[in-house]
Amino acid sequence: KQADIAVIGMAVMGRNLALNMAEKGFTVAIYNRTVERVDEVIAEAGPLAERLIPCRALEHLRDLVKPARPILMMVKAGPAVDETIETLAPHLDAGDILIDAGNANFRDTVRREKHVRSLGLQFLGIGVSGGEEGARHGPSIMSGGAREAYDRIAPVLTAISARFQGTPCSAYMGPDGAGHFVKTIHNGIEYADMQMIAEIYGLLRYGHGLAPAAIADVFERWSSGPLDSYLIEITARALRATDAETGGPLVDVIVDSAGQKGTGRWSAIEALDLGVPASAIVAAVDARGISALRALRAKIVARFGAEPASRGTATDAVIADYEKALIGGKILAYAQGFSVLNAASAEHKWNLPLAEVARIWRAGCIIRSAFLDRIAAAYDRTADLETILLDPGLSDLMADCLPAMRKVVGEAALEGRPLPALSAGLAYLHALAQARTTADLTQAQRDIFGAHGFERTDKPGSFHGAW
Ligand code: NBP
Repeated sequence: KQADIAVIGMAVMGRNLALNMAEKGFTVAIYNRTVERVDEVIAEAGPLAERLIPCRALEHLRDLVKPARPILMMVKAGPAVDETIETLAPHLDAGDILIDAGNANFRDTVRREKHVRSLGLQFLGIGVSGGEEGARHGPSIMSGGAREAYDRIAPVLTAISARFQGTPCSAYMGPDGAGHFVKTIHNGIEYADMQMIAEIYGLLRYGHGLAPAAIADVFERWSSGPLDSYLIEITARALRATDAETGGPLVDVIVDSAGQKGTGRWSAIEALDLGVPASAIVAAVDARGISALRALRAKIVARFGAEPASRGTATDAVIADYEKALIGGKILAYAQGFSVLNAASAEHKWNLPLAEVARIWRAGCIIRSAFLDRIAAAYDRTADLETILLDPGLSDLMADCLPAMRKVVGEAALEGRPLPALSAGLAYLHALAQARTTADLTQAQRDIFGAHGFERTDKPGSFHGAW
């Protein structure tokens, strides 16, 4: 018996993907550098074990998998992927397909794709979102690489992916690094979405003095409106949880310093490199950075940390404003994320299917939400939409939320409360909405100190001022 596919890397993600494949009827050869893990997985697989074939040395995979062999690597991102490729490649045949399903930087994927192709093999870089639960029961899958290699394994990916109202959340994004790039921007948007939710939590908690459980009620109510999403759902769950030791809210015993693995930062870097504003995403990355500066924060608090006055009761009207501010912020974060995708698509000639991107994010991934349906519809209406802010449906929703967003951000600034992502999003919209910017002055300054010249509004050419 030969396997339909191999999975290398039996840590959390790889083992759950392999079990997911087995459950969908595929036979899977499994390998892990520390081979005991392979036997562990088989011992714990129950009835699915009969579709798992243990592989205890990489050079055996060739005999264990049906050609052309799809071999999916789910090992730690970085050098582990290169090492696995180098060890495995000499034992494979032309046309076999190496798949990196980890969180690779798309630039590594571009490099690896070229290298693996030069060895006569095929390479796919696929972004898999949804964590452990997604890997086991249905992730969102963003694939990049040669189309014919993708077509060969598409049935497996489609079968194991999440479903949104029956539609699989797995699709071909484009050549080489396209899949991993889309996954990176997914994570960038995830950072902004999470940060904005946390900012509104901060207002309710520290502005109005609401208890976490009461705030959980608010988020739960929002779950049945336009904000309905996995992140809002887990926010309510997080705020409802109590600590077994103290009996108090669990959030209160968690150290307020956020971790990050780099994909949010990559999104910000790529946006800056492309010259596309992604200020809400950048602000979210910075907010995590500032949270980690605990010792410095303690010193700044001593000098500038006056306790802002209470905001009083969180009335229904106030809570309605917060909901709208969050919806507005969400639209702006997505507008920025999709603008980065749009620019990268042109830059790398990927021809990213943006409606499809929105569709495969509707289930299986961390930012999954019904809201993405609106973005898919926007790109379906206008494939070359410059920004979702120009879509009639989304711009109406944004306009409806704007007064509340201005009020919430403005009041918070006056009180000295930080809303970095929400205010960055709002400033982005305000900046885009200027008929005439103040860059005329910037150009004048540049001409004075650097003789960079400027264009005139009334005639063509390059000019200098008589400074
Ligand atoms: P880890 O990222 O913790 O990686 C552990 C796996 O990599 C083990 O199987 C380990 O083998 C193997 N490995 C290492 Br470390 N160095 C190796 C090497 N030089 N050669 C071969 N194998 C090596 O596992 P994970 O959390 O399952 O994540 C896998 C990938 O999926 C990562 O790229 C991650 O960023 C991505 N991802 C993770 C999540 C998540 O929620 N965890 C979500 C989405 C994507 P060993 O057992 O011998 O040490």
